[in-house]
Amino acid sequence: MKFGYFDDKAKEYVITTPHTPLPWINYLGSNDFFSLISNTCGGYSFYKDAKLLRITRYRYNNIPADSNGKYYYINDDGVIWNPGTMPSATETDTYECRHGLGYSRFCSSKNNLKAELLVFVPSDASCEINCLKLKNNSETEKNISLFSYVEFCLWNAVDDASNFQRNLSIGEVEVQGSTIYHKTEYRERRKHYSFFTVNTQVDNYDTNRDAFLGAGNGNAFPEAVCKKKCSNSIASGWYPIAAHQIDLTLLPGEEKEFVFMLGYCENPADDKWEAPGIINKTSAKALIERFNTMEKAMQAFAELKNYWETLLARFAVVSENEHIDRMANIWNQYQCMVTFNMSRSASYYESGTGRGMGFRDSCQDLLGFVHLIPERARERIIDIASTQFPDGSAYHQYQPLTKQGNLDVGSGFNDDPLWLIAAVAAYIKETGDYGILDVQVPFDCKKGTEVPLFEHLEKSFYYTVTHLGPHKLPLIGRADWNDCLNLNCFSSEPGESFQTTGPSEGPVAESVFIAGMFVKYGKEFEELCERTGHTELAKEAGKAVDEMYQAVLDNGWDGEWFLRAYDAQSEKVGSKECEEGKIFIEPQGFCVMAGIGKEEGIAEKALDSVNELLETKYGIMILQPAYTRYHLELGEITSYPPGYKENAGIFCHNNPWISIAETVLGRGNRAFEVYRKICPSYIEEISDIHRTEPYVYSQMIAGADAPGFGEAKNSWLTGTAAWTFVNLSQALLGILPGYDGLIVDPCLPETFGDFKVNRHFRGADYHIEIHKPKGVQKGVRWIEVDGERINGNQIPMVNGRNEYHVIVQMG
Ligand code: BGC
Ligand code: IFM
Repeated sequence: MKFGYFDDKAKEYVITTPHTPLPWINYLGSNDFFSLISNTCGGYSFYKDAKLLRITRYRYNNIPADSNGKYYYINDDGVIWNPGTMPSATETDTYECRHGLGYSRFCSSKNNLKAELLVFVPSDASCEINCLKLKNNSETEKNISLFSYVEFCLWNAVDDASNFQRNLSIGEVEVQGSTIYHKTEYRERRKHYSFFTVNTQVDNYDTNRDAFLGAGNGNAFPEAVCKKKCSNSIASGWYPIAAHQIDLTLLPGEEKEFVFMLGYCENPADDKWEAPGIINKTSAKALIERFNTMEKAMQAFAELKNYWETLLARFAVVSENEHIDRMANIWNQYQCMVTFNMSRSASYYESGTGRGMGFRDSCQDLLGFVHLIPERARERIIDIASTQFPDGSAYHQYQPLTKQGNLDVGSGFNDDPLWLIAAVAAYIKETGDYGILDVQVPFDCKKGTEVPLFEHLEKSFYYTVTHLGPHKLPLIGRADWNDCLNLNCFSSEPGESFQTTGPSEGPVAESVFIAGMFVKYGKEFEELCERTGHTELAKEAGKAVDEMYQAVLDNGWDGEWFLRAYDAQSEKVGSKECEEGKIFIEPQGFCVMAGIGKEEGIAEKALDSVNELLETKYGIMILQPAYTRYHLELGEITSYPPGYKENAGIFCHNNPWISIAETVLGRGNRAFEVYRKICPSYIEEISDIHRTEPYVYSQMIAGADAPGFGEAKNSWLTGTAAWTFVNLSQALLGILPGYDGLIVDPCLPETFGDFKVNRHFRGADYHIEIHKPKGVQKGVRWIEVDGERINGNQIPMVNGRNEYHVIVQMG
């Protein structure tokens, strides 16, 4: 069952009912100012950092679940309703929500009054614009009162939700004309403030929440809205809000439009104190001036659309498969931008106060983003590497505003360092910018510790080399990619063991997954060494990689599949000898992606085992059989009920690893099958079962052991986006950046026919036409570039040429 449809032409998902199984959200903003908005107008805004600079308030665990946002109320002759239906939940006569790229549109009507709301964050300004149009489609005049409503957050979202003894006395506002300034903290730092304004004179306003809602009332039917009268309240402490009241008359057929704006401003550091408590409005006024008419707002909207058109055009496929085209050209790339910006910080499942930017997460997110805005990827790499320690280990997370490593979480996840190599290699392949390796980057953000980025990679590489266990496999530390596999936490108290604050490296627990990673990214490091003239280092690295390869064959192979790990007692994890958790997905994906076992003929076996033992109709589960009881020696993974999350859920993130691994073996039919099963567009039809947004990936789909088999959770912020884009664009459609040019090497099902790809790469546009006879899965017979046959399948770059016409014959 569906709750909407894809409008590919408009690049929108159209939601046709407010009663979606869960809130279906969108992200607005692509640089510093961000908003989350649901299909019923719930959500919130922040500047750069959802924890430290939260502009509007949101309540997770709320009842109803999604009932705080930026709302507009209409009182039309006593009937009170909202364009997105919430928070009054008044049923409208018509309803439509269109989530587009960086904007959402709502169109609804009630009693012949039509409301159209367009919400977006301009591509280059720190504000959110809300264009609201009201049209009287009835035969009689309407006298309406329109109210806006936002609830301010007192900036630090953690304090805001906890430190009430202070909060209830610090809120301050200031009103000038139609602009309501939120200036809490201004007294203290005079640094930042926000405001909510509208481009018309208002009849009344409120800034004190209780005055607007009525004491003891929720926000569904505010007292001021019911009485059609705000009281011009000025908040002093308690709960500052901004609400405007606009009374208007609409003749039959008449339409009126308003531009509301929520803005964020920072004062210059040398700002002079005008008068105690009075805001310096210079920057706000400039911002308001930029967008205070419908024409200006629509111009900014056109620019936003153009911004996205240009970005997405960097990779565009035309095939006979609408799911592929839609996902590759629109939604998958869009989700890559969102995960790049948000890491795992702010969604409807991540509170914005917890994780900040993940070291491993952001490195992986970058793999799906680097082709879009390489300059931002470069900056991100430097930020991430700056949180590394001199021994190569790294803070697991850092805060986006301060860019400082998060001390509460600390370090000790032994896969982290290697992801940096993955990110840097991808960046250089995309851009050819070896110069990044010379950038001076500090350790632990400390001045005076700077070394060239290249040395950070060296530290990453040797961190693994110097942390091997008894089987010559990498020590796992607190965990590897699988945060919940806590093999060294046996010494914690029961119930505490899932807190990942255990020893940074346990006695001996080892990870076959990190071994696979080391072979894959160790080879990348070796190649980078060679290409940058570090010949000796390259040799040494090559040797370490070979040894690891051998260690995996010797100690990491279980007979039918790769082992997952050895625990702290050197007992096998993910082996046929285990009672539960016999096989895990991660090492099968990564070892085969690294090419381990291909020559030895065991790689196929590993992937066949995945197919046989982990596959379900909704995707591939992370492990089987699920753990039915808690194991102190395995940690958090066994704290989840069977079928959920890391305990045998369909963890989407590593499904593309299997698909890519299948392409390494040339099995396009199977690679595509794995791709298809969790592809949002393919499973839109079962939105009632899947429940999360049908246009993006979720972190997890409940596995076969769970009562809710097939139900997804934790949408949007998942490495699935980046890995799937890598899979789709590079492994399946086979257009991959190499150090010396674009490489063409598709691997697709036999039934898949010809297709075309436009790819922007290093300043040039590549128009690639691929002829793929049915029956073929992989293999390029010849390539013609601008009429000339080339050797091999890497397109040589010609200085000064900015357009390439490429014909590829598979077979
Ligand atoms: C997992 C969660 C877990 C957490 C522990 C996450 O990456 O997905 O299930 O609670 O790590 O830190
Ligand atoms: O690898 C992690 C990631 O860092 C956060 N989400 C869950 C994954 C698996 O545990």
